[in-house]
Amino acid sequence: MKDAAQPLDLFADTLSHLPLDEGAVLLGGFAQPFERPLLDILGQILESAPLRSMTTPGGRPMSVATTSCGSVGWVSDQQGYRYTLVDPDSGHPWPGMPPLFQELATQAAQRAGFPDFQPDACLINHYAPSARMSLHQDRDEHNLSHPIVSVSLGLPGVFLWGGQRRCDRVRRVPLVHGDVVVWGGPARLTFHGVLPVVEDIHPLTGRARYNLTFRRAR
Ligand code: MD6
Ligand code: FE
Repeated sequence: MKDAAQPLDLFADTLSHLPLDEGAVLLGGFAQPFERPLLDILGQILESAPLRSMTTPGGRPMSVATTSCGSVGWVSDQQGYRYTLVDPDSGHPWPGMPPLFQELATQAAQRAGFPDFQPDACLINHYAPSARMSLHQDRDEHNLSHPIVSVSLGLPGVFLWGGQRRCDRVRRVPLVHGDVVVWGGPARLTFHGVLPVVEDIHPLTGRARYNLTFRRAR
C-alpha cells in the first residue's frame, strides 16, 4: 500500500505547485486542510476588529472591507497607506496573530523557498460579489526581503498577476478556496490585483471571498 500511495503523492505535489515567476508560486489547495479552524478563528477576529471600508489616499472608497490581526495592522485613509499598532476604529491593539495563521504562513513560505518567514501582520479582506482590487504593488513594508503570503477562502476569484512595471502584461490566475500564493525575492514588487468577484454562494462563507495576506511589516 505504501508503494501505491507514492506516485499519487508525487502527482498531487506537482499539481499543487504552479510557478508564476521566479520567486512567485501558487500552492493550490495548501490551506484547504485547515479550512474549518481558519474560518472559525477568522470569525473570532472579526468580532473584535470588525471589517470596515477604507478609502484610498486619493479619497476613493475601496470595494473590499478590511481589517487586520497581528502586532501591526494595515490602514488606508487620506493620510496614506501605513501600518498601525492600534486599530483606529476601536483604539485598541489589533487582535493578536493566531498561532494557526502564523504556522500556515510560515509553512507556505517555506514551501515556496522562503525559510523562516515570521509574519507580524495579517491583512484580512472581505470581497462581496463585484468587489475588486485594482493593480498595485505591496510596498508599505519596511524590509522588502520578506515575502507576501496570500490565502484565499470562500468564493473563487481571479488574481491579476502583472510584472515589475504597471504597463507590463497581466496574467489572469484563477484562485479557489484554499489556494495560497507566495511572492518574494525578485517577484516581491510585482503588480497584482483581483478582478471583481462573481456572484455566487460558497458552502462555508456564503456570498463572500476572504483573502488573508501575511506580511512582515516591520
Ligand atoms: C487580495 N490584497 O485581497 C489581495 N495589497 O486578494 C492585496 O493585494 C493587498 O489588500 C496591499 C494592500 C492591501 C491589499
Ligand atoms: Fe497587494
